[in-house]
This record gives sequence, C-alpha cells and structure tokens, in this order.
Amino acid sequence: MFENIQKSLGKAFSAFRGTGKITESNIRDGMRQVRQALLEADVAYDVVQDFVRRVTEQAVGEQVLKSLRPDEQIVGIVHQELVQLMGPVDHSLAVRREGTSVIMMCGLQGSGKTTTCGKLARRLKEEGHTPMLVAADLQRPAAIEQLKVIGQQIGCEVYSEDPARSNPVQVCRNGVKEAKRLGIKVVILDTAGRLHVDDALMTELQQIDSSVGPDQALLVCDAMTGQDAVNSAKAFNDALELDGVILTKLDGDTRGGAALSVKAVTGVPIKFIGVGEQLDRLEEFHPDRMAGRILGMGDIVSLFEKAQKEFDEQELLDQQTKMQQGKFTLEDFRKQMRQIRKLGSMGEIMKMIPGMGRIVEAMGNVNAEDEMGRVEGMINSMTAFERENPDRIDRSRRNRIAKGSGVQPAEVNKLLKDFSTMAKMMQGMSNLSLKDRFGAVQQMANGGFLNPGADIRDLKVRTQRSAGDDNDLREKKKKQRKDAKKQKKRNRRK
Ligand SMILES: Nc1nc2c(ncn2[C@@H]2O[C@H](COP(=O)(O)OP(=O)(O)OP(=O)(O)O)[C@@H](O)[C@H]2O)c(=O)[nH]1
Ligand SMILES: [Mg+2]
Repeated sequence: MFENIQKSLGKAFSAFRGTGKITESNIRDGMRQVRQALLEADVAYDVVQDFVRRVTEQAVGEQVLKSLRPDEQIVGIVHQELVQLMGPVDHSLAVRREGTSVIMMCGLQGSGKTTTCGKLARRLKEEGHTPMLVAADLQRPAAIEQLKVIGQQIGCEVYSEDPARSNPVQVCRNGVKEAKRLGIKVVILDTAGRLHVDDALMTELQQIDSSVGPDQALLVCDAMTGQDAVNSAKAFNDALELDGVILTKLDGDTRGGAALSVKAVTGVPIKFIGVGEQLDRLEEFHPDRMAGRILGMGDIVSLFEKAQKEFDEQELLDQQTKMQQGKFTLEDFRKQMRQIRKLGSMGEIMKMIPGMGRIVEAMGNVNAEDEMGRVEGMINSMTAFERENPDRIDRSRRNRIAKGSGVQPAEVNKLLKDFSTMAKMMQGMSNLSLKDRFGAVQQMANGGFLNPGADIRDLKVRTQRSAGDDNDLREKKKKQRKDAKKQKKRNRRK
C-alpha cells in the first residue's frame, strides 16, 4: 500500500540532505517534488496547495530543531501535517444508552457498504451489543441474500421484506420498528448503491434519512478510486450531512489520494478503514498510523517527535518565565497558538494555557480553527517590534495591520485588548501548577471575571464533555436536522 507515494516522497526528502539550513530559496525544489508526489497520488489539487504551503511555512519558520538534519526535519513536519490533514481521531458510533440507535450506510456501487455493515455489526457485537441489519437495497436482486449470509456468519438478525412489495423507505421504517419491538439497541441500514451520484439515489437516501432520522449517516468510500471517491463524498455530504467516512479496500494497491483528501474536502472525519474482504478486516482509523504508513519512515518521525517534545518543553518553560516577569508578548502568543493548532484539539487548550480558554469561548459558535487563523493572520501582519510592544500600536499601525490581514481595524483593537487582559491574568497565575491554573481559569470564568467585554456576554465555560452531553448534543443535532428538513419540505410545497 502507498508504495508509489512513499517512494516519490522519499526522493523529495533527499533533496534536503546536504542543505545546511532550510531557507525559503532552497526549500522550493524539494517542495516542488513533494507537491508532485501528492498530485501523482491523486490528492485533490487544493488540498495539495494548502498542504505544501503549510509545510513550507513551518519549515522556514523559527522553529528549527537544532539536533536534526534538514531532511529529517522536513520528514517530521510532513508527518505532522499529514496527521493534521487526515485527523481527528473519531471512532464513535453514536450508540445511545437508551432506546434504539440507527446507523445508515451509504455509498456508490461496490464501495463495500454491505460488507462494512457486517464488519460494523461484528464490531458492535464484540462490544456487547446485539445489532440488527436491515436490507434496504432493493436494487440488486442478490443484495438481500448477501446481507443474510453476512448476518448468519456473525450471528446477527437481518430484517428484510419482499422486494416486489416494498420499497427502501418502508423497509427501513419497518426494520427500525421491529428492532424497537425486540429491544434491539443498534440498527444498521444497508442501502443501495449506484454507479455514479445521481438524483434518484440521493432522493432515495434523503427519504430514508428523513423518515427514519438515523443517529449517524456513514459514507462507505472505496479508497482505490482516488479523487472520484472524494468528489462523490462531497455530493453525499451535501445531500445527507454525513457523520463519518469509512474508507475501504486500503489493503489494495491504493495511491493514497482518497485517504489524504477526503477529510480535508468534506470536513467529515474518517472513522474506520476496511483492510480486507473478511468481516474482521475493519480497523479504527488513526491519522498518525496512516501518516506513518504513507511515509514509511518511523525512525525519523520518532526522532523528530522527541526533538519536538524537548523543544516544546523548553519553549513552555521560557514562556513561563516570561509570564512571571510580565514579559509575555504577542510573539509568544503566536507561538502558543501554533502549538495549540498542532495539538489539534481545543479541549487541550484549557488544560495548558491560562487565559486561552476565554479566547476560545468568546468565539462562541464560530469555528475556533478559523478564528485562530484570523488571529494568527493579524499577528503575522505585525512587525517584530509591534509583536514585542503591542502597547505601541497606534491608529495608523492598527489600520495597516487590519489591511494586511484582511480584517476590520476594530478586530485588531479587540485582539489587543483581549491580549492585554490575558497577559495580566497570566502573570497572576504563572506560579500555579497546571492543574491549579485550569481550576483558576474555570473559577474566574464562572465568576464572570473573564467576561468584561459586552460582546462576549454569553460566555459559558465548557468543561470536559461527558458521554451524556455527547448524546444530548447528538439528539439536538438530530432534531435540528429534522426541523431543517421539515422546513425545506414546507418551502417546497409553497
Ligand atoms: N480488499 C477489500 N475488499 C473489500 C473491502 N470491503 C469490501 N470489499 C469487497 O468489495 C466488493 C463489494 O463489496 P460490497 O460490500 O458488496 O459493496 P456494496 O457497496 O454493498 O455494493 P452494492 O451493494 O452493489 O452497491 C466485495 O467483493 C467485497 O468483498 C475491503 O476493505 N478490502
Ligand atoms: Mg451492497
């Protein structure tokens, strides 16, 4: 698997051997080769462009790990960015504690839906559930029989109806009804595929979706089909609001394009991967393992991670000292933001950095990643002097920064104000342990201290979400979906 991309990336990395230090000029040739390697692997064009830009930025940035050679460094950065590109880790299957949960599978013909239904049911059985499979593919004559055989293999109930007298929506509805009657907790719907995304398919799936209201809609995607898979994933997501993707046939000779692009293009997480025809050949998707397989340079990656960890620890210590001395600057803030983005999870922030929770919370339902990008963009538009001396930013400097980063001057103002509050708070908290800091941030937030601005009045502190909350959230999402659909129907009728 991934042999070609591995080879061509390896060649690209060797271009960095011999260079003393990575600079903007000498990185160009190597990155051109990385770009070529990704395009040849059938990764979507926009994804490649963005990827190359991010790697280049990191490589010429100030974060140079002295103990590593430039080529080792590039391997590490590429690995890190691949993980970011394909992440996050999300294997949840939305099985509710109470009642019957419904998982709807969809995908193009032959992508592996029916097989994957069996694999998921097998997995759920291992977790102690008794799942039921519903044969909703009335398209292909042998489809029902195929699912029955799979059900028999894993010892799992299969619900079906006579295809001559039924239709997919009815089968699904009755199947779920039957499952409820039997007290079965998880139902998996095996739907029909089509050769291409077409209206008939989408309408059928949308009808099932709105009539049964599944807890999760999962797309089964054949990894061998590269960008086609990604394009269809986009269409499915537009029609159904997918909750996850399962990539199949990753045991074959795939070039890697689908695995690398599908999350970036759809925004939907990859949950599982199929690595064989047998029903036990389903693995949880781990972006770091996948990146490792793509690069095939485990040793260098661990070397990089070790150096990176040391670097991060040193950096954190430096920042701690600066905070204590009240010398924390926008430059440090930017560094922290980059570290956070690397961590990839917003929840981590609350634990690591005092005051940052406020910034994230203040964004409310805005996409935190995007917002961080905007903030970073503003800081990027400042000169080194301005980053070190934010209090010296006057009106004309502020307007220039706003222009340079494509935001309103008021936003720059707000950043500076927030930053100043945060820096003061950090100084006050710098002697506390990480755990105490987390507690202090929460306490202050609960007490309204972190909420001086009128624009963030609705600030709430999200503590670590419990499983129960997750379910609430899903219920809410489900209801929202249903409401939206009802509204659409109403509009159509009008
Ligand atoms: N090598 C490999 N083959 C797989 C994998 N998943 C499914 N297959 C094979 O792909 C073929 C199609 O699988 P199905 O499960 O029938 O696909 P489907 O999406 O249900 O197809 P339709 O119902 O016709 O739309 C079968 O030969 C499966 O054995 C996988 O992860 N690896
Ligand atoms: Mg099928």
